[in-house]
Formats: sequence, structure tokens, C-alpha cells
Amino acid sequence: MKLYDLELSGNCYKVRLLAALAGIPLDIVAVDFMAGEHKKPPLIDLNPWGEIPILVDGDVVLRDSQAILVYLAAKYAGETWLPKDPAGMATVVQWLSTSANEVQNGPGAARLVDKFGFALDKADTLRRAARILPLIEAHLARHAWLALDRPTIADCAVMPYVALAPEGGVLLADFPNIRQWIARIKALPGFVAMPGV
Ligand SMILES: N[C@@H](CCC(=O)N[C@@H](CS)C(=O)NCC(=O)O)C(=O)O
Repeated sequence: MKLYDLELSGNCYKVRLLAALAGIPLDIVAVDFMAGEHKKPPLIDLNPWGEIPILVDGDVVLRDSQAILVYLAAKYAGETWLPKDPAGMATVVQWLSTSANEVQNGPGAARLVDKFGFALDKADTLRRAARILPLIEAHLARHAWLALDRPTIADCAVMPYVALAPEGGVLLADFPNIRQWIARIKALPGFVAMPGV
């Protein structure tokens, strides 16, 4: 099973993190992002969006880190990381949406501006970060893990761009519950890091 990957990508890291924690073997294929390898054949044929991560598992080709987490958890990790009961599953998916929307467009986008020079509205990214981080902080005051009473793919999806927030000038000093949650994830057996986390 191949993961087309970039080490500095938080979206790719979400997948590497789950695979490491759940013991799912991945063949990591490093993509030459600076050369635009993801915008040309054969990768653009696998993902017309021109983005990574991309997962290829036999005939199954998937783009989007959240979708890949769902696939890996459901196919290879039983119900540990993604339950089948409707309420539990939907509770996890709530956080996958938060990852792809509020977290990506807040702290994730702020990092894109500062670290990679993307021409985004930095003030807007900071406003979005200033809205979502206190919400996550308040949630974590009452819960050890985001979705359930154990780590799930919700934590794998949300943690990377929250932990990388300081690379976008968004500090976590005022968010002790978030910092403790990141530390809990780092203490899980099999945890792997990425630069900046
Ligand atoms: N919704 C996608 C977003 C993927 C994405 O934006 N990936 C970035 C790297 S982190 C990318 O490939 N961007 C293409 C580009 O900027 O050229 C996901 O969650 O995987």
C-alpha cells in the first residue's frame, strides 16, 4: 500500500501517524513537491486535485487525508480508531470536518503563509485560529480525547496542524489543555513525530 507523501505536510503526517499508532504498514513514496511532481502525470492522474497525500491500495485510490484515515481505520484497524455505531462514528466525523475546515483554514493556513510563503490573507487565518483553538481548548478541559474515551482518527486528524500552529505564529502558551492532549498523543505506543511536532 503506497502513500504519496511529503515529510513537511501535516496532511500527509495525519496518515503516517495513524499508520504508526495502529501498526499499519505503508510504503512511503516521497513526492518532489518543490518540482511540482504532484501536478504532473502520473500523480495528477491519481488525484486531479493536484494534492497529496494520495493512498493507493490495490485498485483503491484515495485523496484527502480525512478520507484516507477513514479507509485505513475501517479496513485495517477494526473499530479501535473508528467505531461502527452511528453516534460514535458521527462524533468522530464531526472532528474530521473540523480538521478539514476550521483547523486547516486557521492555524494550518497561517503556517502556509509563514513557512511556505503562500499568498493567503494572514489576518484572516489568525482570526480563524483565534476562534477554533479556544473551542478545542474548552472541549479538552472536559475530555482526554477529542471524540471518544480513547484516541481515534479524530485525534490523528486534528492534532498535526494544531501542534504546528506556532510555525504560523499562533502560540499554544494559553492553551494548556491542548498542550497536554498533544503530550498524551506523543506518549501513545508507536507514536511518530514530524518536523515541528
Ligand atoms: N483536503 C486535503 C488537502 C490536501 C492538501 O492541501 N495538500 C497539500 C500539501 S499539505 C497540497 O498537496 N497542496 C498542493 C499545492 O499546494 O500545490 C487533505 O486533507 O489531504
